[in-house]
Amino acid sequence: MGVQSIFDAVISLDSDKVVELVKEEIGKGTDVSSILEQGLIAAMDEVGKRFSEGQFFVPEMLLAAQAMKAGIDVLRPYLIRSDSKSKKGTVVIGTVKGDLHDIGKNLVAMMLEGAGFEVHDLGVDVDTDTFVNAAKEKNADIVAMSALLTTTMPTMEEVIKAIKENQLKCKTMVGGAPVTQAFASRIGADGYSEDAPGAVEKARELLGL
Ligand code: B1M
Repeated sequence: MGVQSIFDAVISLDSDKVVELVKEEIGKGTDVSSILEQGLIAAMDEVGKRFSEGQFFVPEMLLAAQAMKAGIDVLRPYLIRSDSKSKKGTVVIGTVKGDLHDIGKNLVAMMLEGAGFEVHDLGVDVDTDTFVNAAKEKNADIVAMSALLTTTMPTMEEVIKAIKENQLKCKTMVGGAPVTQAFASRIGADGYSEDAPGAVEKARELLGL
């Protein structure tokens, strides 16, 4: 019962059930972060595990992602409930080139928005020039990059290099399941976080807020 049933509904690839159960838990006053972390995110980890073990294939991963997104849509108003009226800073965010995973990036964007940042989401499969041009156009304080594939992580280093070559003043932040603090430090990123709430903390810290 409770958040465990949300976990089970994601694994069963049942979007309608996920929506129904998330609404039910909210109605019961269950903590939104436990619905998100123990219900939805934990289920996606299990989906990944089943994919690695050959029990799930790409279509199942896609359906699970749809179920997760449906659940997040219900949670969205609670996740972006702004705790600040004043603008905190401008963030340009995207999933790097070659990578189509966007659930974690969307969560980070949503939580930054909720914390008062102006967020420009460039979407997925974002190349280096697009990050650099958006950072210039939007006068970004932070360029935030997400990667879920080990093969797409090197693009983060390219973007950071291009930002330095263009002498942009913005800070850079990286994250995503395969990204670590050690990797972030090695490629010269200013910030790293392993989850979305941590990304908000890191963004505040980078801008001295
Ligand atoms: Co993909 N996939 N996938 N997939 N997929 C993984 C990532 C994988 C680990 C699964 C596995 O093998 N166990 C594996 C990568 C292996 C590797 O690189 N070593 C994998 C693979 C192999 C692939 C394909 C290559 C499969 C294929 O086609 N044969 C393919 C690649 C497509 C491409 O991108 N070019 C592929 C495709 C897909 C789908 C499209 C079907 C779907 C994505 C749908 C979508 O996003 N719209 C999908 C899914 C759903 C997954 C898993 C199961 C779940 C990812 C997810 O959404 N997690 C995933 C397994 C896993 O990660 N355990 C897997 C929930 C989400 C909230 O977590 O994004 O990690 P996450 O975000 C976290 C933190 O990482 C952090 O905050 C969030 C939590 O608060 N975070 C940041 C994220 N970005 C941040 C940025 C920050 C800070 C924190 O600062 C800027």
